[in-house]
Amino acid sequence: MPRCPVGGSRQDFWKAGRGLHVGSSRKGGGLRYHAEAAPFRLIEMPHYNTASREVTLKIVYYGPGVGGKTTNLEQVFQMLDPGIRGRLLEVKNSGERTLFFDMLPVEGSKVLKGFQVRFHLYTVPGQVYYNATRRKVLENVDGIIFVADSTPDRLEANQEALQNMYDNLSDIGLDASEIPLVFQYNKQDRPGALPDHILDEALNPEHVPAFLAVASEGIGVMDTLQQAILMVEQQFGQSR
Ligand SMILES: Nc1nc2c(ncn2[C@@H]2O[C@H](COP(=O)(O)OP(=O)(O)O)[C@@H](O)[C@H]2O)c(=O)[nH]1
Ligand SMILES: [Mg+2]
Repeated sequence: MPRCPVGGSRQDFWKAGRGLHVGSSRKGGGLRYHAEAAPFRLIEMPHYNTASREVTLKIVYYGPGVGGKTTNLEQVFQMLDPGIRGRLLEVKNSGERTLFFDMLPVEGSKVLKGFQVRFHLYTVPGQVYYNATRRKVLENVDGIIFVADSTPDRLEANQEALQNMYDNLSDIGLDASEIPLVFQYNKQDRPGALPDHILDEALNPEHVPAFLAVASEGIGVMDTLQQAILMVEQQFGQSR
């Protein structure tokens, strides 16, 4: 199972260019819309555009509130070459919580089955009362990154969010077993952070790939995404 030891330099996480162009780090926030002003509509890209030979694959960051999903997207945004990533759309409320979702478009480096691959990375809102939005974001999902919070008192919240994810997938008619899933055990810098074997036992009985991370430091962020991309691309390659 691919593992990402905590403690390597950030540079280590920028090296491997599997499926993505990984470029120089560039600071600078994305677009930030306040919910009141945002023209909220979840725009569904066509999955395939046979005329232009493009495919957009959707990867969703799921997990409990304040686990680090938005932080992952912000870090990806900062680490990627501006030439291959679009604007980061964040829809937040005044308390800095994700109100609807965040979205980042990223150009892939591959042509698969004659299609130029592009990714749309989404996060879901944490709070349960936004469940309809979570479900909407999960529609047409091609791969999921479950960002778990390794803080000991968040174990139950992780389990609830995971169950909620399976329930929502089932409610919208998707078979979870067919969707590539990667875990990220985030906040490994927290005092008493749970080790991977405990989190595997609680959340990941099938031992799908899991990565340790400190998303706020950029650690483990690209490894997690690269693994998800690899699995999503493999699935796409087999599906057509
Ligand atoms: N200590 C620590 N804090 C983190 C880490 N990742 C994210 N955070 C913080 O946790 C809070 C919630 O993160 P956010 O990305 O908004 O969570 P979301 O609700 O899952 O989108 C923010 O204050 C982040 O800075 C981490 O690895 N370690
Ligand atoms: Mg968020």
